Amino acid sequence: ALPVDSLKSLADLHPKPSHLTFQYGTAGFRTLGSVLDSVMFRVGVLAGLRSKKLDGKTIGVMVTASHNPEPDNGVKLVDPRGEMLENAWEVHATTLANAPTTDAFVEALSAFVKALKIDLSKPARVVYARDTRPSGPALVSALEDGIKAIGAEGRDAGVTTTPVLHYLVRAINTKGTPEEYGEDSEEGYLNKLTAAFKKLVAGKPASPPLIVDCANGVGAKIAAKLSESLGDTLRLIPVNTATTTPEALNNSCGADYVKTSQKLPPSLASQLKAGQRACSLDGDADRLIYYYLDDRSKFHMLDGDKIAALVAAFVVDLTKAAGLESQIKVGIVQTAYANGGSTKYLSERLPVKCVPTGVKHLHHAAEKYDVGVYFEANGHGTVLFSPESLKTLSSHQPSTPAQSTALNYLVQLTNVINQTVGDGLSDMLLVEVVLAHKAYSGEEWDSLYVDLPNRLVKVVVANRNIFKTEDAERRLVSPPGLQTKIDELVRRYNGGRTFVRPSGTEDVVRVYAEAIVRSQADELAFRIAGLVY
Ligand code: NG1
Ligand code: ZN
Repeated sequence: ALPVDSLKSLADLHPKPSHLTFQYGTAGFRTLGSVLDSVMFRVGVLAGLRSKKLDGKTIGVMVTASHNPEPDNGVKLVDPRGEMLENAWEVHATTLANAPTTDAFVEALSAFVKALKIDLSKPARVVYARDTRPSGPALVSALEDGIKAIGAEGRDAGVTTTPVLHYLVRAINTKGTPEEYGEDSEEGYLNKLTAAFKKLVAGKPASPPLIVDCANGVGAKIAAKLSESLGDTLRLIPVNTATTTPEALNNSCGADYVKTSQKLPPSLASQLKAGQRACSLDGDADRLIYYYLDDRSKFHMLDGDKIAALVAAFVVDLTKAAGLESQIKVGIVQTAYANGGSTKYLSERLPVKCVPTGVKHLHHAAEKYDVGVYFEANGHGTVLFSPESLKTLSSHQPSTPAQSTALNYLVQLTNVINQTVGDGLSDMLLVEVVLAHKAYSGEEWDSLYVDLPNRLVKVVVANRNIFKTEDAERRLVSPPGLQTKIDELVRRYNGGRTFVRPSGTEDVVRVYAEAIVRSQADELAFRIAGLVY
């Protein structure tokens, strides 16, 4: 039976604010850190139950609000393979978070345990981590109360990145099995990535030192360690590493700032030289955006779409060189935010699928390919090798030395890539590998295809829930008539493409527009925003 007494006495310490409704969305629960105490407690309980349901497998909990401002915080659950929480449980999480009182919460829990036939005698294990936000420690202690209340065993992974936490979950759950993912520690993660990277770039001329904008977030901590373990193989220069300076997090820096404002972080202006490239992580280091200054010091952005194009071509080249072209096929997954230039370029070469926003949609679609390359334009993404592809790689007999070399590269790629989730630092190493192999500068990489000018704007509306979409969010079905008006407007713009969707993480509606000419993309976005408002 449920440990009702311990549940009730601890739940009483974490009452739900009566005026708020919480929702487990595409990024878990996310709102102001100051109102999340009860949510954290209840997520701790739920994580324990999820572990029991999955026969004691370790469940992950990450406390972060990623690229959002410092006062925000959030929490998301990680399933045993290091993937996002299963869909059905998102609804359970929302229900439990909104039970108005302790009694209502415990009642909802019993009903839940019964409905899902959770065997409470099973062990439960939870590993958790947080980013550098000031609200983190108190929220983690509420989470720990929840873990304790359900009688689960908790492991504190401390202050680390979202991708490290996902890695840990997979590493813990595969320990001692044939699918062992790596040693279950931050060091294990760093060693795995570094060892693979060193093998992949052995014999290639060293890349120039790389500036890494850490968004003044937790990425700074892991980037510093990575820099140490890489040594001269790749010289990293971490900047925006002020994790304890109030309000510095994600402020005028980081991947989201660069992608949204399409600008160089002002803090890098004096450091980045003409011709040099650099990259930005977001606040929990699961996103990555590259950029460079050309010879005339003009800024050029290399976003998630450009990373996908670079990486996919490289994997295809290697499968050809290894003689595995017919057995291992590469496919791409994008969202509607992918630049039209990238979609055109990629779909002329490879299968491309468009899915709704949210990593879980991309991840699941990518699992359907032998090698699935998925990236959101904002720089969140990774590459997945199917179990069959991994088998092929380990059993394939190369017939020439060239095939053998390519095969080894493919195997090491599977190690340098964090296949559990998008990982800014792992993706950075991946990009550097490809650039080293191709001897590409930022400019050469950029010239794979030309980005269409685009603009993304937020519109605050009275009720974003009336906005409903179809066709992977590319068309509105509600409010009635609005899509027709949008279609009429976009037709007047050369190369115009636009779509409107409600955000899953903020109380806004997003409008995206692109066109052949910059001024037209801007104008289209603002005129569509006018229709939405
Ligand atoms: P919403 O708020 O639903 O647009 C944002 C990002 C997503 C994804 C999620 C989760 C944009 C336009 N949207 O979603 O791509 O990263 O946050 O963090 O960047
Ligand atoms: Zn993030």
